[in-house]
Amino acid sequence: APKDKLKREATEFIELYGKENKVSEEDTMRRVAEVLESIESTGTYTHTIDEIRHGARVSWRNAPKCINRKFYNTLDVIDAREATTNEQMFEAIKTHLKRGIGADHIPVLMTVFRPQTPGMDDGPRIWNSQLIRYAGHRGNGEEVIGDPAELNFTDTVKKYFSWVPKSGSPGMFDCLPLVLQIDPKQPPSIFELPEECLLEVPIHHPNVPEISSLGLKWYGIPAVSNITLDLGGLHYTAAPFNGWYMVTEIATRNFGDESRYNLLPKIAEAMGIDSSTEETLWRDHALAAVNFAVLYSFKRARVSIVDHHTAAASFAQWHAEELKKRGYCPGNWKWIIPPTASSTSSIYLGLNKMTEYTLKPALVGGMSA
Ligand code: NRG
Repeated sequence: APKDKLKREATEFIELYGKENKVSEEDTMRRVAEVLESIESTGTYTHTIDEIRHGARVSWRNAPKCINRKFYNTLDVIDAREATTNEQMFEAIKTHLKRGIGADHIPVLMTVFRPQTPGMDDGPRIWNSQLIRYAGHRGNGEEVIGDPAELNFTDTVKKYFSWVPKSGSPGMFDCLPLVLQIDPKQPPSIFELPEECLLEVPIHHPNVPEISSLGLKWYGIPAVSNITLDLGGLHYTAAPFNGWYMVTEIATRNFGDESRYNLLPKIAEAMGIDSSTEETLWRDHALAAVNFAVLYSFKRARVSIVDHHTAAASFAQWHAEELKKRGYCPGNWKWIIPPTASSTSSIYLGLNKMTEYTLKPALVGGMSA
């Protein structure tokens, strides 16, 4: 029965919280009793903010696909559970993004909206995959202007909300509007992010001016908004969170993938490399150059970013510490291994037996890349 499942998962989480925060056994027992009583009489229960913060941190610690988990204990939570309108959701999201901008280092933040009530309603939803993302417009034939990964979402906002990009015509980097829905029984609303919430970095290469001339840019804060925080049996269906980028996410995958911006041929051309034959290794040269350009540009703009070599080395170290401290560390090798210069890191061979399994609290769903 769903109620029993909720009671079981709630108890497990409260006990975990107690153990990891050195709560006395007596206090933990009292809290478990209180939670069970609430579930019995109301069908749900309410987390304290400390419980949510700890749960969110552990869900990150448990996220098998993330290479940057060593910072899991720095995650901070913004409590937005009182939001009851789409407008209030938008306000909370703006506050979240603004806190990410202008600090010395991008803070790791999660904004938590009201959870789904088990068996009663489906919970609030952010329709966007990330809070900031660029539109994909259909051009002539197969051609896409912008990010092909956002074609369907862009179609949706155009069709249902008559959305048009700010400039009036389709561009490569049109920031998508937010589609927010606090109550699944009420319609969603569309919101345009104001400039002060949008931090963007123009991409320059310090010694290949032709790459700088391509007019590339990317946003600074990767804020994933289509993942549910599964915590103590409650499902926080709207819980957008951000850390900072690893350079390959932008340069190798978003810019380089054929199914994304597919920019390697253009970059090779800008570098004067012959791309008519694979034997010039133009793809490799272009990848190295565009990764360097993105890293250089973010550094110059003082926007946090990590290179894949540093990230892989610190993951290797953290992973070893986790095995010692915790005894286990779930991981998905295919996701953890950087897509560029993969075999240059010790984790390439060293962690090839790492396996993925789900530990709760968990971050579930979302992300395809
Ligand atoms: N690859 C995606 C973003 C996925 C999440 N990455 C992070 N998350 N770095 C992209 O936009 O390229 N984060 O919370 O820092």
